[in-house]
Amino acid sequence: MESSPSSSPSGQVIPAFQCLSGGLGAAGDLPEGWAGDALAVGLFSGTDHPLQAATAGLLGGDPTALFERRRFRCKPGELLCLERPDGRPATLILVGLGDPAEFDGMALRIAAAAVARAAAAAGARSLGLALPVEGLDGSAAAAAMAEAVRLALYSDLRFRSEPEPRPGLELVSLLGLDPGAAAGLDTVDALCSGVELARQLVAAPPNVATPQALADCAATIASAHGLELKVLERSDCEALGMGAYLGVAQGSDLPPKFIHLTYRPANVSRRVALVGKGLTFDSGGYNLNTAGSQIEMMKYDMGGSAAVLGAMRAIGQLRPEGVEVHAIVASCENMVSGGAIHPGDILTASNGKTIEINNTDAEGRLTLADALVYAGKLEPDAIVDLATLTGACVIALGEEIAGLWSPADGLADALLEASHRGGESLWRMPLRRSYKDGLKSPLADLKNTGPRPGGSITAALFLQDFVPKGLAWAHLDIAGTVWNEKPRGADGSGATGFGVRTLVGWVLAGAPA
Ligand code: TOD
Ligand code: ZN
Ligand code: ZN
Repeated sequence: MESSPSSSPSGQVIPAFQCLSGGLGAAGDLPEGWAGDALAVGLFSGTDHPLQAATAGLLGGDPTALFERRRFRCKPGELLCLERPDGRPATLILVGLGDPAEFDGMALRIAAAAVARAAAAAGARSLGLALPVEGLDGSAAAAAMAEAVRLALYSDLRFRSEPEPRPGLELVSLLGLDPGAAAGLDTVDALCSGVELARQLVAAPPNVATPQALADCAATIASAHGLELKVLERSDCEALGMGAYLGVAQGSDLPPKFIHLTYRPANVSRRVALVGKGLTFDSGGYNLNTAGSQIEMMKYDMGGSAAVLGAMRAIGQLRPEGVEVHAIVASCENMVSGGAIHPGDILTASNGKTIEINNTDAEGRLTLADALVYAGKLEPDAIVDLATLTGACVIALGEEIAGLWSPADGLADALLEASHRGGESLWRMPLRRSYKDGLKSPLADLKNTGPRPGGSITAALFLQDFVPKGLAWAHLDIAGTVWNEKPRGADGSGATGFGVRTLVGWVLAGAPA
């Protein structure tokens, strides 16, 4: 099935994708029915893959000398672009795939993304992509390539006074796939639209992406896809006793917005809640973010809510059967003012627990505490929360892997599986009970921060106190993965939209827990 090219909100062309079962012939003859501006071929290092022979055919002879001259070693993501003004196709892009033994879905995404950027830079409107997909599920491979291409071409011109819409790729043909693989393309537009929405929300500056703007975004999704929306105002949250969340919000001039967006299909067999940290700016409060802590980046502290809203946009479009999905965001800012919480304040959360604030910069868990209590009251089969929660998680896992904490093995495995399929990386971390001692307060039921060692574990243990006992719950610390300073892997630079593909993949799989 071929979709047609369209235009994103920022005016950029969104390519259409099609699968063509014919691949490159051994002589380098082009697949039947394909004529495009650019052709990309993936090459392993040091093997006799059929694409190697096809490349020789395309180039009219053994390419060894050319590769030597251009120092092309077929390393993963390495590119060799050949412009052939009189040739057909006019642009030939060779992309390295590295060692075939290490080749997987993620490597496929990285190669497809690199090729897409090169083809767009060469001015191509149509691209044929010949990458080896043996050993991978055909439709999963088609989805992986299409998602990688679309997300690699994403650009964000919203904040330029004179956005120059660039011509881009209009049609991308995935070559050499089984006819059945085209089914993998069915979810690509919805998923990528969700990821792009999350990227836009995270990248938007804190004077634009306010709590009200997140609520407005939820309203737009609700009306576009027929979802239910409830936005609780400060007074509603007071009535529910959300003292932890409101304590964080009280230092800001912007009113808090507690967002509850629901996807309710006809026949429901499972109910899940997705909870996202939605700090539209985290100054740290009186434990102010100081030199070196990149306070100007703290707009990304709503990355969890962006993932949840992006996932709801995709779920609203895909309308999976049987799973009712609740998205919950306790959105606010963490600011400094005469009304802000003091270090040392004691707050009472909506489940009655009292919390001594020994660090006003550990505010995310305070907002999540009341959001988790609210989610628990919906009696879901599972709760998954996503939060840019701790620097400690970034220190532990770096910027490509998010931390996953869950006492429920089935849920943890299902999320790991969904993340793997979606090209996102999670690593399961321990909920060490004894570390809970680090949260003991001399006065209150608990304090909001433990010691520096194991800081992301005590954060997860803190959250667990606000989840009903026995309910399957998982916490994802995405502090490292929401933002890329430089392009990395299959992601471009800036906001990544991390979490959307894992959440949607998990829901589409029936939200197993
Ligand atoms: C912490 C519990 C939370 C805070 C986090 C936040 C840190 C930051 C960046 C490494 C620290 O040592 O100040 C760390 C370590 C890199 N701070 C945090 O983890 C106060 O950034 O504000 N969450 O809301
Ligand atoms: Zn903070
Ligand atoms: Zn924060």
